[in-house]
Amino acid sequence: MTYKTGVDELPIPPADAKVHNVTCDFCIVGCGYKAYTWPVDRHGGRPAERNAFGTDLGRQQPPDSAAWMSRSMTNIVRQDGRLVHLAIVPDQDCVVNGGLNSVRGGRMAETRYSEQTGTMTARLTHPMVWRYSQMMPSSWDDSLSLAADVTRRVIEEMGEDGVVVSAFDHGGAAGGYENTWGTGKLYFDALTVKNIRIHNRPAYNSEVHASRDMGVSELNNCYEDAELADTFFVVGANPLESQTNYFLAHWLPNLRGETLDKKRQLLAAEPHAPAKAIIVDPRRTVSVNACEAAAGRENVLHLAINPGTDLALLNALLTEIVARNWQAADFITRHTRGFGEAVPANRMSVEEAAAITGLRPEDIRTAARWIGEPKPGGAARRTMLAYEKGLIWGNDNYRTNAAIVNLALATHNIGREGTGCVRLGGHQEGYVRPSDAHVGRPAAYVDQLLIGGQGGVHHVWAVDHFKSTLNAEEFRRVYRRRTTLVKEAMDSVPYGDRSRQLDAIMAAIRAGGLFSVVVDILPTQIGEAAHVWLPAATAGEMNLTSMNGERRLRLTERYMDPPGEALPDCLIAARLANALEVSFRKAGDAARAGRFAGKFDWRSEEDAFLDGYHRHADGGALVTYDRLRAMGTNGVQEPVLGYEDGRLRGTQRLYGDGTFKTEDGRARFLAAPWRGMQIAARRRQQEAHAFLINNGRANLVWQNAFYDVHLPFVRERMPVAPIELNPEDMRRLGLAAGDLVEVYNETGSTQAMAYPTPTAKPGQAFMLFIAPTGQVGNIIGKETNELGIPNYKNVWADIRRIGRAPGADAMSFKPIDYPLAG
Ligand SMILES: Nc1nc2c(c(=O)[nH]1)N[C@H]1C(S)=C(S)[C@@H](COP(=O)(O)OP(=O)(O)OC[C@H]3O[C@@H](n4cnc5c(=O)[nH]c(N)nc54)[C@H](O)[C@@H]3O)O[C@H]1N2
Ligand SMILES: Nc1nc2c(c(=O)[nH]1)N[C@H]1C(S)=C(S)[C@@H](COP(=O)(O)OP(=O)(O)OC[C@H]3O[C@@H](n4cnc5c(=O)[nH]c(N)nc54)[C@H](O)[C@@H]3O)O[C@H]1N2
Ligand code: SF4
Ligand SMILES: [Mo]
Repeated sequence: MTYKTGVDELPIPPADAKVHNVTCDFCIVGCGYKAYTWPVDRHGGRPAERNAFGTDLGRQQPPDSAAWMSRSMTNIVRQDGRLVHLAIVPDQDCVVNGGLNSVRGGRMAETRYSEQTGTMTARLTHPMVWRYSQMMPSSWDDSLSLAADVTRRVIEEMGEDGVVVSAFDHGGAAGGYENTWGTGKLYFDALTVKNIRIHNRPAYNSEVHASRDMGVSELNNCYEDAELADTFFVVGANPLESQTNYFLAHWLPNLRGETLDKKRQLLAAEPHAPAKAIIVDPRRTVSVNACEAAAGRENVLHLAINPGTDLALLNALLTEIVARNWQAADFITRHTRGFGEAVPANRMSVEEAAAITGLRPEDIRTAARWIGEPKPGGAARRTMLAYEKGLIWGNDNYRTNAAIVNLALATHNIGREGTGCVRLGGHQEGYVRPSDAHVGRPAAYVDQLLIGGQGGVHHVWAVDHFKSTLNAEEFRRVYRRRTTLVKEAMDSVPYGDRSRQLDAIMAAIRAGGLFSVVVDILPTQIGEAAHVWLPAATAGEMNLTSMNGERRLRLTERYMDPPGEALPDCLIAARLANALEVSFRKAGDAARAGRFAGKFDWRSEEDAFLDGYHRHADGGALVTYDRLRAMGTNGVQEPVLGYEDGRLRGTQRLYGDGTFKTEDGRARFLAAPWRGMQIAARRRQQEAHAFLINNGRANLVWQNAFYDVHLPFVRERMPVAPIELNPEDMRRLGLAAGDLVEVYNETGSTQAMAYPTPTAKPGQAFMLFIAPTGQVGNIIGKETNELGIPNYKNVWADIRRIGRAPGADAMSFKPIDYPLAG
């Protein structure tokens, strides 16, 4: 408890502490928390009647006690201008996490802005603009009118295609229904912006086009299904580290056999056993390891596939299941189309697939059995098919996504208890926007437009391309050059002379420059190139609604003030829109000005919610902040169907009646034959370099470490992005644990810290994905699939030693696996 802080006693929330509903800021799982606040000069006490937990704290608390918190769960913040204690504690009554926290969510409180404890004092507190050759604090009026005037001039000269936008489309912090509506209404209604991309990929497209084209929304089951499944079939996901409490609270109990009673009760007509798990991942992850520890090795099949060959495996599984006549014939006839064509089109024998994937034929056959073979007595097996970024950011996204949905449809593993064909997810979701139909398909490849010198102004909402995009080194180089042109032009005339400033900026843009506006909560790497920074408020500093991976909608209540003058993103979008209206009106363009007029008069985020979700979401008319607040951290699962007796009624799982999201209600099978590595450059790359540079998440770190980089807990553990390497490979390269290495190929180079990992396959490295001190994106070529989806995962490069990594000598390099018995 005293780690780094010297604090060995925690404040006790008094019995009358204010309690707020909180959904974790971070991942898709959306764990429920309670935020307690109370005046800074008061304390609760140990007797039950003197603390908010109603527990006698004079006694040793049992494990998993609700009346427990860590130092990281507390802070001192401002609320309505007054200093208060803040404790953000996992909620035992939330059905998502049942009181569990994770190493990310459990640190929410210490990631809040506090002048008193010094946490996150790097937060942006005021708008900043480029003047006098540096970023200077400014007012909202000044910074917004500059951003609006430049945007107007660009539209006048280049049309709306000169406006380039990067924006979140997700839920949780840096998103949510309020903020996706605010930005959406600005760019898709008041403006008609086509050159827009999403936070995690270079175009405005879907990660799962195929699933949606087949009529299957990607979040179609509920977390209880993981307690009821007979088999988990997991492709390219690492749920222990990436969807932590979903895995711990709902999967592990099933793998351990602890949900057998529940299965027998809910699904009485069939035999039950503890779940088995099949995990398809080139790497032996801690999820594989944890499944083995829970279910026993004999019930876990790790298919350590050759990278990028998932499609061959999935098609072989479909072929094998149909060959054994295990398909769900009745369901296929009544609720689908295209089975008869897709099966021959996708045919792939087990032996062919074994040669392509590097797997043993008998393991593929075992997988087919665990997925598709009816249970003793003939009842259909319940298989939950789950995938995430190893599939989505893998080889041939569209076809591979289609192939896993084909497999789920063929075995009727969608819409029944204990099944689902789902993304495990990244962020929470929170999408409600006007139509994006004008964007088209394939959508514009925004990063390449910017690199190619197009666009005049770039609005960036909560994305740090410098860390997270592909072809990142070139992107950074060009972006810096283009924005520097504008900075130099701005320095050449007095800031106060707006009309000369605008002329100078436009002249620079005509000469290849780019004006950049960044909306963020913290200084970012791309922000170093920007001309305007607008400070956003985040979850907890505003009321925010989002849904999780089982479509569970909750309201996170505002429990503290934003730093300085920071505002919710939706209100920043509204102010920018209003500034654009003023700018066009002043310039005499009443028609353009009219497109903004009267649309953005929101005074609070609740107004944005009522204008957006309430009016436009399926079932949204039933939902208000008050009704959601009453539903607490359990919320309601979307789509919302009714409101009765003071409670919202929702939808536990989709497609239970076999009606899918197509015009005729039937799901579609798709032809998705294997065609090797889709991006030809990667095939050549694989031959030219010694190492696969697989990459992705680590439990400890949230995203690009925008908070973690400011906290010793993670910064000292991972001063440089770790790269997991086989110890024998390290010996050959002359590397010791903690050495700094350069990772390089024909696209670019980056750096990482060698982390010996005995379970790593020779020739296969795994690097933390978007760390501030080493970005995998530098070595990822610009090629994408036919719809603009990157393959971030299947990348090859060489490795050489640079020296010792800073901070490495104070680190432990112990493997993170669970020890297994026997
Ligand atoms: N701790 C933590 N959790 C997070 C996040 C975080 O930053 N930190 N971020 C959130 C976000 S935004 C997202 S999108 C999710 C992502 O969640 P995940 O998809 O679970 O995370 P990744 O680690 O990117 O990738 C998963 C696995 O894909 C494997 N893989 C690589 N190549 C292939 C391949 O060719 N085939 C197959 N089958 N597998 C392959 C990798 O070895 C890796 O174990 O995590 C969310 N949760
Ligand atoms: N090599 C490789 N690259 C990848 C991936 C991969 O697996 N491998 N995965 C991709 C994926 S799935 C993802 S999600 C991306 C992530 O890439 P990014 O989206 O660039 O990374 P984040 O850390 O999510 O960026 C969040 C930014 O939003 C800011 N922010 C936080 N809260 C708020 C808020 O309330 N308002 C505003 N305005 N700003 C806020 C943070 O300070 C931070 O700068 O990376 C992608 N890139
Ligand atoms: S599992 Fe995800 S949602 Fe839950 S506490 Fe951890 S980061 Fe937050
Ligand atoms: Mo993501």
